[in-house]
Amino acid sequence: MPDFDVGDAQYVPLPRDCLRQYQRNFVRMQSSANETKKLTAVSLLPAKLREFVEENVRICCPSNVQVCDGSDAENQLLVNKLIESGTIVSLPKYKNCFLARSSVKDVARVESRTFICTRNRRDAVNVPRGSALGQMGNWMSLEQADKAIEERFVGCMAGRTMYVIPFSMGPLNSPYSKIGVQLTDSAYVVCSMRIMTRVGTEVLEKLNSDQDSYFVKALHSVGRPASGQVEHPHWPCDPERTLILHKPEFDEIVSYGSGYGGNSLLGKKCFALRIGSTIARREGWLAEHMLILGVTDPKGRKRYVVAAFPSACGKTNMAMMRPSLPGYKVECVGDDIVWMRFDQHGQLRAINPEFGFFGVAPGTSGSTNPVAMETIFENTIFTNVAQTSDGGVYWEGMEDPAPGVTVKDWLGEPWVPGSSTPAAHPNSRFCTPADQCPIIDEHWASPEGVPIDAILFGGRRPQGVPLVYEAFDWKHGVFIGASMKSEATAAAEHKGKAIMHDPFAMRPFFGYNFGHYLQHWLSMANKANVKLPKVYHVNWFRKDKEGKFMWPGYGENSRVLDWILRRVNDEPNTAQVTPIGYVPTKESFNATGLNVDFDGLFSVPKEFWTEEAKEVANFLYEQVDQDLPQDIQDQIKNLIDRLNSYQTN
Ligand code: TSX
Ligand code: MN
Repeated sequence: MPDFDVGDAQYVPLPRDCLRQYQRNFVRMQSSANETKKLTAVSLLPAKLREFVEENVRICCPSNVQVCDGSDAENQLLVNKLIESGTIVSLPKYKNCFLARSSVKDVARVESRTFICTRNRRDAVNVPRGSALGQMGNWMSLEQADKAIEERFVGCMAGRTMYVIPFSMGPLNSPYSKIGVQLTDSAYVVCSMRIMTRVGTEVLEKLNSDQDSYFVKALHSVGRPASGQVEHPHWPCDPERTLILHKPEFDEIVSYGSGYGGNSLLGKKCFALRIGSTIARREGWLAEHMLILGVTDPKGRKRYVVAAFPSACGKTNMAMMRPSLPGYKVECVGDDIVWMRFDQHGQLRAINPEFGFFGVAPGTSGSTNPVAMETIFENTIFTNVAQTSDGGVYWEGMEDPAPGVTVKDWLGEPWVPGSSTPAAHPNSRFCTPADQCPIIDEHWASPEGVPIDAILFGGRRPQGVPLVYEAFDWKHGVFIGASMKSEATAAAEHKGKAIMHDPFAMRPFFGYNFGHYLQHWLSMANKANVKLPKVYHVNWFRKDKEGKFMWPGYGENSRVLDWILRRVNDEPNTAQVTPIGYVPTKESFNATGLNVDFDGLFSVPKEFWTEEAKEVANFLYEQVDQDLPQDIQDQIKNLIDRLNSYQTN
């Protein structure tokens, strides 16, 4: 019995003349490309890349192959094609902005159809105790994966162009960067990948000059329903058979059936996090779901921190924060993914492997994130937001449209304020170049990365969890990351407002067994002469007895950064010990001008934490079982011991 049902095993017959027709086209395409001696001629590609393209052309049977050079001219042609096919519309209110409306069945990542494929299940996912269901990823055997791929990809690109996208995750001149090549039959994906990653001939040149011309192989098709019926011709997809597969052993990604960002922009979650985390483990570094920001204090001392938050915590808002504290400056390096490692001096250094922001639109406004609002109205592809009659966009939380301006919702239907349905899809997005951010850090694309002095974990915790606390040491910090939980909104595939485990904010993004991942994090402390960063947990979302937020958040979070910098700078008398870690002393936390309940914000209720410790212990022992590192088991025991001897007044 297979472990997972991979969908209807309906075989799509190979279009009869597909292969022969392709072979004719291919010869023609190659000879014309040869004539112009373009680097983008398939025949002139580095051998391994050419092999990858040709093998998949034979399988997918596109009617054309186009190697992307990343140029403006190429992008313009693709934009024209997308407008003609009705996939995107122009937004004349802004410069070079477009709106795509997806199929209603293709609006989000699909975790239940996302798999890590390995020989042994235990390499790919945590193996829970007894009959408990694994909560951190799905496994599929390599045999099952190959069968599922064959069932879906044979002939799937017939009548379409296969685009070959050479891209770099990270600056091209950085030793931390990695190259990928994505094959796709979606021009929307090409245009989006060009915003989110570094695409173009420079990547091919680097592949050409490299000894091993190593690259991650990413194959993507929006698919073609077995019925042959395409519901939305402007947004073809195959939601019934959507599948996102990762083969860490081969550094391969295969994605079928969805054009939506998280499933189709394969450099992001699939490469930079899932495959990335497995490469990072092999090579001794970390690929994490974190923002990176630089913070300068009034004395001009600059530090960089990274922060991992589950969804709906405002990670992008934090990455672009405008500090309220006088004299402070925050600059943005990245809002979603970090690749980091200790350099030869033992300093942790980080790069943002991305080139753009793929942010949730609803909730983004002049009050929640003015910096994002200054970033996204040029050279941006919006997906599933509402459209205004003056050629602009609209979403929930955005300032109301001007009088006389009407709105069409994300489905293209007329919409008025106060409607029972939202104007924009809750998961609607902007896809925008990072270098347009007015507070982008001067070192955001430095090949050597930026030095990291603190790691923040966080969550949406209405009860019990202080605004900020600091780990006692590295092992305790790893335990705090493993214990992360957050109040889920009704977003994604989960309903209600349950508080869900989301260790390291990586629950949907682990590329291998979470127990081994914990061991990998712990192993950072065994490296010779490394300066381990301090680790923190933050919670902007604690509520009082009336259910009101106790902390104003947003720019006021600079006060939390201020305290963290004091700690990083080893300022004396800045912390007091609690069973869960260090919390600020009243003198060391700058709450000047704020009317907040300091004691309430920082209290560590014994009963709550005794219950929390038990619940977290159950989760970790049940989910990770045999692979739970001894150090983490010790951390659980130590926490419970500290709570037992905790005297409250
Ligand atoms: O992004 C948020 N941040 C981080 C900002 C740098 N949000 C939005 C979360 C949804 C994506 C927040 N929401 C934050 C926050 O710090 N805090 C809150 C909760 C909150 C909401 C409104 C108020 C206060 C707190 N309003 C008033 O106090 C008036
Ligand atoms: Mn993310």
